[in-house]
Amino acid sequence: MKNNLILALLTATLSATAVFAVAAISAVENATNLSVTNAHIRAMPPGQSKTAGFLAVTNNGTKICQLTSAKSTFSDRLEFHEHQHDQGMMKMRPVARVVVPPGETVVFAPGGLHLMLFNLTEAPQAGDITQIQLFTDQCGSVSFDAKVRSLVKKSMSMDGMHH
Ligand SMILES: [Cu+2]
Repeated sequence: MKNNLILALLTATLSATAVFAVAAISAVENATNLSVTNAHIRAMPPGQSKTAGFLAVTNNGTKICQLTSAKSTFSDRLEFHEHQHDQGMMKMRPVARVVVPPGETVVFAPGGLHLMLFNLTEAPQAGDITQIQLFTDQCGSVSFDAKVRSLVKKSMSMDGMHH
């Protein structure tokens, strides 16, 4: 009788361990589907409440991943934006979802797709680091550090409203 009880307890413990192990593996798989490189944020002069972020995101999985939202320690409101030519003017427009096909890399770069960080409490200074998290529809989320860099070029200095 006593042996049976011990056996039952042992079995229960083993099953619980197995469930935890499976959960841990699927979490790791989700986290590694997407990898992010070259993440950086544009440094801004004091008084600016928004800035832009750039990165390259690669889908290492086999499913289509759609980036649906983002979070940052610098900002409580992030949007995906893209630039568009409109009657000779470059305009930005928000993009609800960014599709990252399996095996491909989507690049967020100046003049194209970018992250917009709104409601900054302090202007980001070169050397600062913010943690960003990207959320997807079916590929989990990915967290990474983005370093603040000064992206000002002399030829671009009259173009300060664009990013
Ligand atoms: Cu923008």
